[in-house]
Amino acid sequence: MPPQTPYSKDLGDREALGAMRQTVDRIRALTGKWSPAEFERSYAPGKWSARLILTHLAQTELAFGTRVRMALAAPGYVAQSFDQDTWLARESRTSGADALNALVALSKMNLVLFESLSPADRQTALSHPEYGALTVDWIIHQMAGHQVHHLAQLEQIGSRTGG
Ligand code: NI
Repeated sequence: MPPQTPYSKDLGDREALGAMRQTVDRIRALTGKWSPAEFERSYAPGKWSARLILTHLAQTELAFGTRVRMALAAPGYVAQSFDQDTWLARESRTSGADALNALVALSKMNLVLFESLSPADRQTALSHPEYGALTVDWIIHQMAGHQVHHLAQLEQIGSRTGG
């Protein structure tokens, strides 16, 4: 039974690492040739643009990838909460193309790390102020489902104008 995260519904019964590879490949294929104006499109009024979604996804690879590395290196690691909107506001000028490149590179680096982990590594414990006792495997499943969640928004943006 895979760990239940806030994004389990998005991930479904897919294997987490395979899903991550496919999701990022799909995001790259979908958005790789978008113009700056196309990156400014949103999926609904008042919601993040494609550019901001990609910046958020790259930031998530950084933040959650760091959690995994810290958990593996520091026994008893306690993750800190952070406000995603505060993070995004600090990097609101990143272009869609730069955000996409960062996402692709960071997710690739994370995937290679995650693929190297043994089952025991995946069960490494950490804790989080809101979620309580977690494992590295939980974070990996959270990241995979979170990517799928935001891919759906990018698909919505792309489908409006034929993508
Ligand atoms: Ni998100």
